[in-house]
Amino acid sequence: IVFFLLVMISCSLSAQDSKMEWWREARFGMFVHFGVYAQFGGVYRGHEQKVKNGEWLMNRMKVPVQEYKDTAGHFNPINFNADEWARMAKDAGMKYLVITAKHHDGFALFDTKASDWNIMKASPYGKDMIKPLADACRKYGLKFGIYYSQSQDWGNPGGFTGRRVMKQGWDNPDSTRIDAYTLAHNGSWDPIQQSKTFNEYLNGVAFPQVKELLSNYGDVSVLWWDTPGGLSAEQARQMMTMVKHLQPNIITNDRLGGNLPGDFKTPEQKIPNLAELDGKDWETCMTMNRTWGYRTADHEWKSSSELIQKLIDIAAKGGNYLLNIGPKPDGTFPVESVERLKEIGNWMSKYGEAIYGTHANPVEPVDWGRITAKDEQHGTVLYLSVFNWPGSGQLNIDGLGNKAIGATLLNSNAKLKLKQDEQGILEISGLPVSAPDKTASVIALKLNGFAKKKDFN
Ligand code: H79
Repeated sequence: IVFFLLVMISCSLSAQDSKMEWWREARFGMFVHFGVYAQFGGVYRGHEQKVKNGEWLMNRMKVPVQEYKDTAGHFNPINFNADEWARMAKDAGMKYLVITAKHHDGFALFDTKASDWNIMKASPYGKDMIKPLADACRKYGLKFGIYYSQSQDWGNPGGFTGRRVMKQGWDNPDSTRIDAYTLAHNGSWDPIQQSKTFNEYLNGVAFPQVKELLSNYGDVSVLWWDTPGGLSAEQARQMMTMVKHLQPNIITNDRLGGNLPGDFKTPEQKIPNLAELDGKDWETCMTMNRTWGYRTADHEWKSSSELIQKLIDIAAKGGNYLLNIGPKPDGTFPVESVERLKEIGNWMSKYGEAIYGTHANPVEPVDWGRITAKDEQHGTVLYLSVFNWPGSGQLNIDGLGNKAIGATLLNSNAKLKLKQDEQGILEISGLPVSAPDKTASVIALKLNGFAKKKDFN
């Protein structure tokens, strides 16, 4: 019996491993936050919202439900070009794309029978955006993923689990305006009524919409829930039963609620420390500036170099990077985002080998950069991404438990010299005086056997 259980456990582990295989190799994906909020750009009735998140405008500015919903009547992303979005992701070196099919406000970018407030019926655009995007991703060999806000749907009386959050404060200086929930609900907060209407919303909108999204667009590789809260353990279990029935290989995140762990963890706008990692798969989602949905006043752009170094840092810790774009209301990417995608793509086309299919640094961290690793047939290749190029023409790396048997500078013919002492300390010399790449130059270091840390005892 014990043997049988062990076989079962190891079989289920390898099924999980084979499901996660493409995702672990991918390391880099595009997140897109798009919806009617893009039209506001973070400004409501002349007031700039205080919070950084443009997609939260309806909530933070207490926009009455009907008034907000009516703005879909002007939502017309006529320059949306699915092929261009997918191509820009591909050229940046991204391997998958996740689109907000429905964010917290409840507006659906797809054809749905479960809610009239969708791009087909409520906007002059009148076309499903999910279908061409799924097709374009397939065309460019990108995995296609869907973000779906299951626990919050502010366009629905039942979708106001987020009201607890809303009570924290408001950005709208006109304090006499009543909030969207009260207007929608025409009454005061009643937890029993709320849970009844939440269940109606869940059964009438969320379940049917998830079913549509996982039935009508071919393979969906990722389902990105947001945010936990609201669903009972039983409701979450039922949701996952339906999801796995419709898309058996789908990868889901940890934000469904009901205490389900999902396939990967989702640090938001931050990169975990080594101490925080527990062996579970994880993906850092992050914006290039501060907002997810388009916001005109947000100029806090990270440089391309910072973004590239963050990607390397994440890969060196064994995670994925889901980097966000907040398209403008016409459906095009902000120029700042386009520039950054190009520069990242330029680096990736030269040094992508140090990212794709790698795993976390198996040896000691170094202070001059980051290390990723790939296990090949005869041993490990360490990719040394050097952020701070040494003026001395020489780099040291301590704590290797293996003999180093060769080093090359990626993208050059330079021959590097190796010298390793009995302590395992390795000296790499013969480096060019100036950095081959100002952001991160990469040295591929071949080890004799599979990487192990030096045994200091
Ligand atoms: O879709 C993006 C966010 O809109 C969403 N998740 C990412 C991927 C998100 N929803 N909730 N949260 C993140 C956490 C809530 C944070 C809050 Fe706030 C703090 C809500 C109110 C205060 C962030 C800051 C949103 C408004 C201000």
